[in-house]
Order: sequence, then structure tokens, then C-alpha cells
Amino acid sequence: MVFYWYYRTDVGRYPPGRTAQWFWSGTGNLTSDLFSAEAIILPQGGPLYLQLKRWIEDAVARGAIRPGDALPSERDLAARVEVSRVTVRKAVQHLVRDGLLIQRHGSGTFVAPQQSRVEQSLSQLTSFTEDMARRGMAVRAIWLDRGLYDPSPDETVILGLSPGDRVARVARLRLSGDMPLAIERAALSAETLPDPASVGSSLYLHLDKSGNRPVRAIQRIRAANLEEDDARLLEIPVGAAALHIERIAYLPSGKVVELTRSVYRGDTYDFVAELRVGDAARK
Ligand code: 16G
Repeated sequence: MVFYWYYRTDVGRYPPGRTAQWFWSGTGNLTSDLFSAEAIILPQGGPLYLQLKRWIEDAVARGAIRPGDALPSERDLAARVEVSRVTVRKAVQHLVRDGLLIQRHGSGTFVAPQQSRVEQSLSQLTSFTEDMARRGMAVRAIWLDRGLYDPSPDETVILGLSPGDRVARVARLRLSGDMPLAIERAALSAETLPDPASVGSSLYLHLDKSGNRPVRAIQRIRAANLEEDDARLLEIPVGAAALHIERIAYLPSGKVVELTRSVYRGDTYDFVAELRVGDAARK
């Protein structure tokens, strides 16, 4: 089975000047063999569309249909399973929203390519570039914004800015190879980062050079469902699971140097924390 990835520059999915879209085209197997060879016995319980959804999930989980395989058309599938087309459409819509299937306009519905998940430790203060280098993964960024602005009220409070101070904002789509993984929107005082345009491939490397690399951070992680703009950038369906991460990072002096709000794809990231028995439990 062969997959082709096309880099399209004609679709305005990224900010102006950065138009790019990964276009997936599978020349995979047609799953109609499976759908005709195997008796489709839907799991019982719940609405029909959920029964069909569970059957397809199970077929993917046991490898009966594989990433890149094309699903039969809505009409063929409805006839085969003996349900209405509306039921098939609803099951497929839910599977697309969950990221298990992808739909390509004009070419059909396919099992989504498998993502290898990235594990990130929560006990080390590292940068995206360092994390990816440790895994031997190529990293790049697409700039979404970098400039000096009047700070928002929470930037003023968190970064400890004085009246009249400006804030440097650096927003990037972070990619490993060609796979978008996260959107990171960092804010630093203009005093720390007077020229945001001078940041190269790594913000932490840049801060290191000016003696402003953070040594400690508090990171808050919460679940979220992707809204339209972020979903488009991360190339996953609107409403898909994501992690919202806020990092407030400190200099050795205790001063806050960085406030970064990020959106990480829920289907590619595992944050891992090592836990130890506390003193209270040992007694
Ligand atoms: C990480 C940090 C982010 C930091 C960035 C610097 C998380 C959730 N976020 O992605 O706060 O700004 O690294 O990376 O870990 P860079 O040096 O590669 O630009």
C-alpha cells in the first residue's frame, strides 16, 4: 500500500504568505472485500449509527481495515449493512470527528493514517526543539505572529509589567517534519525580547543567548475541543480533542519571563509524570 503526500500551496489554510496544506491521497485497499466477505454483525445496544460506528472501530482495532483503506460508498455500505444512508452518514461523521476516518472531497472516505504518539516528560523544563531533537525528529515552525503589542490585562499581571510597557508576542505552528503538532503563543516583556523578529528556530536558544532562559515553570494542562481556526492549522476536525497548556516560566531571580499558551493535538501527545510516594504516605 502506498501513500502519497502532496504539498499544496494554493489553499489558504495558513496565514498569508504561508499557505500550505498537506493533502493526503491514499491508493490503499478498498475495504469492500472485507465488507462483502465478512458477515457484518453489529454489536447490540444503542442507536444503529453507534452500533455501526463501534463495528468500524473494532474492524480498525483488529487490523481488518487498515490506515489508508477506503470505505465503500455511503450507498454501498448502507445496502451491505441494511441500514439507511442517514445512519451510515451519522456513523461516518462521528468517526471523522474522532479522527479515525478522514474524508477527501471527491475521492471518498479513508481510514486515517496512524499517528505515532509523542511522550513528553512533565518533570524537565525543556523546549520543543530539544524535545524533538532527543527523539531524532526534525522540527520546524510556521510563524503565525511576532511583534510588539500593548499587553492584555492578564499579560500585564502575569509578566509583572508596568504601565506603558509593551509585550512581545511570538506565535508559531510547531511541526515535526510535516505533521502539525501544536500551536504555541508566547508572551514576554518587550524588555526581555525587544526584537521578536530576531527569534530563530528556538525561543529558548534565543533566551539562553541573552541570559534569560527560564529555570523553572508552572504548567497547567486542561482538555479542550478544537475550535475552527486552530483545527484548521492543526489539520484535524473541528471539535477534536486537544490539550490546552499554559506555561508560566521563571528566571533564577523568581521573575516571570514567559507566558505561553499552547494547543497540542490530543491524538499525538502523551504528557508523562513520574510520581513518588510522599513523606506522609511513608510514615
Ligand atoms: C515548549 C514549551 C513552550 C516554550 C517552547 C520553546 C510546552 C507545553 N511548551 O514547547 O512554553 O516556549 O518549548 O521551544 O512544553 P523552542 O525553544 O523550540 O522555541
